[in-house]
Amino acid sequence: MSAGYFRLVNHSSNSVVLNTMICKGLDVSLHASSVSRDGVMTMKSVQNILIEGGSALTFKPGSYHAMIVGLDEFVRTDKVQCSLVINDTQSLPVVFELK
Ligand SMILES: [Cu+2]
Repeated sequence: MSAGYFRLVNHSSNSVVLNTMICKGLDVSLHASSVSRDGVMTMKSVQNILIEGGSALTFKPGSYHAMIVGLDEFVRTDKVQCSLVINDTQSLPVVFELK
């Protein structure tokens, strides 16, 4: 299992909804991590994340991340092509570098 991080900037003045992420041949879900009051890190699956116009959403450790299962087959490549599904209809390509 691997985690993917990126930053998504909404340059328009309209809010957009990030529905999900798709990567060919991989099982991907969008997750949000949080730390409970007793210091335990938990995460849950999230969908349909709202990004207000002119704002950004940062996927980073301890926060939003893409949970990616099945990357073992990709060890010989250094990049993974995915797409973000936005507003139910739009597809935005993203490329992850494997580290
Ligand atoms: Cu996760």
